[in-house]
Amino acid sequence: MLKEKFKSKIEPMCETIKALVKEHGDKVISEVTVKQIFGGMRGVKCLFCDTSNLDPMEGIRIRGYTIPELCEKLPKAEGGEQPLPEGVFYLLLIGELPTDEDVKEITEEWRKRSKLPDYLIKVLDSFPIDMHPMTQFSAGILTLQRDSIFAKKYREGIPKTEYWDPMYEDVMNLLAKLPALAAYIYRRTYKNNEQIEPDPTLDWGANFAHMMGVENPEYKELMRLYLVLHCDHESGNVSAHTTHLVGSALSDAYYSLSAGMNGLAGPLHGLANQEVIRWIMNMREKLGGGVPTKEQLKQFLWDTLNSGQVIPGYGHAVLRVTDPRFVAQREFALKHFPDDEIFQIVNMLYEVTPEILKQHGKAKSPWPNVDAASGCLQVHYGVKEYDFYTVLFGVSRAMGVLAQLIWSRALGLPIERPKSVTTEWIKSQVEQ
Ligand code: CMX
Repeated sequence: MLKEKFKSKIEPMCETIKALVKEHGDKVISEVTVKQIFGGMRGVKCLFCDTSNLDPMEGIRIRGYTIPELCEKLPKAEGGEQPLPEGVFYLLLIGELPTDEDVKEITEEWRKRSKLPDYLIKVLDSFPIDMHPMTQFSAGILTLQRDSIFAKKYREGIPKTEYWDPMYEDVMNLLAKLPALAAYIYRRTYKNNEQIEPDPTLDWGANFAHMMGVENPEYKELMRLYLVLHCDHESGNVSAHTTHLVGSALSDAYYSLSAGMNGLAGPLHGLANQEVIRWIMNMREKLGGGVPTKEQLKQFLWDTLNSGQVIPGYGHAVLRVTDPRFVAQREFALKHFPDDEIFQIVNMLYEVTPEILKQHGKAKSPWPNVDAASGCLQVHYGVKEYDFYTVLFGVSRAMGVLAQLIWSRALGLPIERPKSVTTEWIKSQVEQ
């Protein structure tokens, strides 16, 4: 069983960390410069994360596996080619590749826990129909806090060594419900609130696609891939760090994830996926439809930059190469719909944007990130409601940040509280 397997991993990990702190607790492994303090703490090594690690020149590795390796090694649905998200959750949490049986167990476990409570539906139905789907999603997650087992057990006085157990239960309940919650928001916002019952024979990702109302088997495959690709990006990104920080106050998984999702909803983070496609469609409309020429694209890129805006989907705080998650999505499109007009624009942008960003001379990375291609894949399969795209990202990212959260409680990590300093103090240090 997943829970038993996880339990067996806790003690060795606690011992490793205890020994590191005991033997090397005062060893300096990273310093902080004035530039880093005022520059978003870029590159300061002050967090640890074992679920995934981001190399600037290679991209993300989930528990040591690159994106192509994940696509190859994770279990697939029957007749499918794409990795199952349940498998990546197992890998994130346990640190080992799952078997087909392990994945089936998670699919079944999440299926059993997936029903949305009536009180949640009432709350969702009370929201204005034009409320942004990310706001509905975050508020929906927060509403489910009513049922937090962790919060209840904490009130009852559970010892610290057992925190991970109710946290695990909350996380499993929450992950089980996220596709249903997201699909409910999608259908109420864009499809006249005509809801679709879950299909108990489908896996987590395929069922999500089904509840959204997209029955194309290719889209189900895309959904599986999408949910794997967006799941984790170590722990310094805004959604992961926020979830961790809030959780460190022993706020439960609902409070923590809802907070993390509010960070994901920022245009420099997850919301960039809706910004990309809106920017492309706007350009296409301004240029009279069809596929623009490269010269027209270049001009539009310069117009965007000269008006002081960023090129959405390009640049990264850590990565210095093309994001392998972009590559995986581009390959999916090349395989299934190379002639799609919007994809052709995305592809041409990939050819011309890096050179222009280099000439512009500001962005440290001129390469596409995960958000540069994801929207055009959705549009191809008829999901054209751009504001919903970040919710898709959120359902996936929840797996990584919540696996991290269970581990944080299992390791007994303390409340996070770095020290801030004043500008005057910094001046006094540099003037010495
Ligand atoms: N277009 C134009 N300018 C860009 C740029 C882009 N795509 N990316 C970075 N820059 C600019 C920055 O705005 C900054 O300008 P100022 O000095 O005037 O402030 C300068 O280049 C240096 O920034 P950086 O160190 O290269 O990038 P950061 O680490 O500060 O920020 C990121 C990283 C992703 C926020 C930034 O590249 C960006 O805004 N990209 C566009 C939005 C986007 O695609 N976000 C999604 C990221 C992936 C995700 O989290 O989902």
